[in-house]
Amino acid sequence: VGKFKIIESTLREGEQFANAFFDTETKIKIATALSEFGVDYIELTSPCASPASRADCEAICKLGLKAKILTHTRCTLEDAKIACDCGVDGVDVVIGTSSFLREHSHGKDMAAITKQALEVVNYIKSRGVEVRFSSEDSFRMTNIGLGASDLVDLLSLYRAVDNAGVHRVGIADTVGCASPRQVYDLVRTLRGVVKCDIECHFHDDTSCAVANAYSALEAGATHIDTSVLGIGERNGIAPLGAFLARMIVAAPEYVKRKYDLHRLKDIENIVAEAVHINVPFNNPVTGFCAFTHKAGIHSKAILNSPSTYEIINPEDFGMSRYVHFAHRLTGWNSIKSRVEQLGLHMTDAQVKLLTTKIKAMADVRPLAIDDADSIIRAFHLDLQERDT
Ligand code: HCA
Ligand code: CU
Repeated sequence: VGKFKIIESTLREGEQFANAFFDTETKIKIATALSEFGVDYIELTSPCASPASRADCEAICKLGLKAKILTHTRCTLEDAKIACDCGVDGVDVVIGTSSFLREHSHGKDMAAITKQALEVVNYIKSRGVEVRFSSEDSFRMTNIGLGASDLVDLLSLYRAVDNAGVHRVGIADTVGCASPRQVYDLVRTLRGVVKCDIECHFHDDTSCAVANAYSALEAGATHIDTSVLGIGERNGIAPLGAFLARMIVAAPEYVKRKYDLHRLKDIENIVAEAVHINVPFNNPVTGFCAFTHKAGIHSKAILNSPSTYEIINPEDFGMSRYVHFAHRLTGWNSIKSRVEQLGLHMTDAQVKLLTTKIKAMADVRPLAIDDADSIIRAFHLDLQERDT
C-alpha cells in the first residue's frame, strides 16, 4: 500500500452529485487547488456531455497544471476522438453495463466487445494519450447473479486490452455493494492476469468506500479514485480527506512527502461552498471535533502525550487539537492546563478544588468556555484576596 496514485474525480464523479453545478471559474479554482495539493490526476466530465463541458475541458488542459488531466468517456471511437482533441493527458474509457452485461450476457457478443475495446485503446494510444479501460459495475457483474463465466469473460477482456498496451485497467463498484474482502479477491485475481496498473473506484452506499480502497491497494491496485468530501452519484465515492486519513496511518512518509496536506481544509471548504453543503461534523481530519478530547482520562493522557488517544497528528494537516475542559466529565489535569493557558498560578490542591466547583456547575447546565473561564478567574481572585 506504500505507493499509490490518486485520480481526483471531483470534477467528473463529483459533478454527478445532486447539488453540483460548477461554472468555469469554479472548475478552474478546484482543479488548481487539487493540483497544488498534489493529486496525480484530475478527472473531468466528458467533453461529449455538453458544449460548456467541452470548453471547460479544453480550458483546464491549457492551464499547464502539475496534475495530469483526464477525461472520462464511453468506450467509443467518436467519444475518444473528441476527448483527445481537447488536449487531455489521458482518457478513462468505461464500457457500460448495458453494452457489456446485458447484450453480452453469456458470451455471445464477447468478441465484438473485445474488438471495440481494442479499437478504442489503440486509437487513444495512437494519439499519444494515456488510456484506461474499465467496466461499470464490476462487482455485481462478477460476484452476484451472473456467476463465474462472467468473471472469466471480464478477465479475458482485461487481458486483451493489457496486451494491447493499455496504461491502466479499472474496476468500479458502481452501486457500492462490495465488501473489503470481495475487493481483495477480485483485485488479487486481476493482478495475476494483467501487467498494467489497476485503478479502483468505490461508491459509498454501504460506507465501505475507503475500506475497499485500502483493501484494493493491499491486493495490488495502484490508483484510487476520490472526490472532495466524497461527492458523487447518490452518496458518492471515497472522500479524498478520509482516504488520506487512512493512508497517512498506513504510509506516513509517502503521504506527507507527496501531498500538501495543509491545503486539505481549504479545498474541502471551496467544494462545500460550491455545492452548498457543510463539512460533516464527524469528517475525518477536518470535522469540527476530529481532534477534540473530552473525557477526563483521555484529556489527562493527551496532555501528557498526544499519541495516547490520537492516531493522526493534527499538525500534519495544519489542524490543532483541543482539550475540551468545560463539562462535567472533565478532570483536574484539563483544568490545570486551562489555568496555565490563562496565565494563572495555583497549587494542585487548589486546582482540584476548582475542578469540583466546575463539575458541580456543569451538572446543572452545559458550560460555554467563557463560563468556565469566569469560574476559574473568580476562583483565582478569591484565592488572592484570601492571601492578602
Ligand atoms: C457511473 C460511472 C462510474 C465509472 C467509474 C469508472 C461508476 O457514473 O456510473 O470509470 O471507473 O461508478 O461506474 O462512475
Ligand atoms: Cu462512479
